[in-house]
Amino acid sequence: FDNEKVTVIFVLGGPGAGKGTQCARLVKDFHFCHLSAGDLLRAEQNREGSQYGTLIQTCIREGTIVPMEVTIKLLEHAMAAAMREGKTGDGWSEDRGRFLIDGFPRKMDQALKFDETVCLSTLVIYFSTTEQVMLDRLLERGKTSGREDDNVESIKKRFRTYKSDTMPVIEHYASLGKVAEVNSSGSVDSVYKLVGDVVEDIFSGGKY
Ligand code: UP5
Ligand code: MG
Repeated sequence: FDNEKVTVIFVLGGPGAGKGTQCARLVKDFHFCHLSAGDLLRAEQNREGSQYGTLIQTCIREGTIVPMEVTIKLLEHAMAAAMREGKTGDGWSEDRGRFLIDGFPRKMDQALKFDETVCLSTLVIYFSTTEQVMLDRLLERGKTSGREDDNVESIKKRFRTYKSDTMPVIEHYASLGKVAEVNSSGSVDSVYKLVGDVVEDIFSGGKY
């Protein structure tokens, strides 16, 4: 994708930090196309005839990372479809696609590959909070979510992978000056105030 035509914002943060919740709010105010890598993987897992179903299911339950080829292909297809259907970017200019890519890249190899083969990201929004907050939220959600990874054993493994594989990605983008850290411990509304300002700032120059 041509960086003149698309703006990509990565949304990172630990399991249950609030990525999906805040992205849903940002979509309403800023007309992004929101793509959650986890949601795309879960949809692929359930797609009839998918050759990756079992692989994805195992990775998600074990809190490990699905091989990047699978995830990047799903993201690229979803971005292309959104561009084709004109589902993005009606907020500021007609011809720019604005994407919030949620829960990706979670590992350095994915980050480098995406930058190289898909497009460069403009910004990384990093939702930070404590493991206790994340655990409480996920266990609460687990009562009704039906997500196979919302149980204590899987959550512990997700925390481990997050620390070993995803924190280095955040540090990498921080060293490039691309990370906006947002404390996501507060209420949904108070976190949204913080993140809304960050996005407002990015767009106020008219460049993205
Ligand atoms: N909630 C949210 N904000 C709140 C607030 N401020 N106050 C109180 N409650 C709040 O929120 C989680 C829960 O908390 C919800 O019930 C919400 O109402 C409440 P949510 O917004 O869903 O948090 P989010 O950060 O999106 O949590 P999620 O569980 O989706 O994060 P993960 O990063 O663990 O999950 P994801 O779907 O991204 O990935 C799942 C798995 O897929 C990974 O473990 C991995 O195995 C695989 N994967 C890959 O292999 N590669 C990828 O690139 C991506 C995923
Ligand atoms: Mg999510």
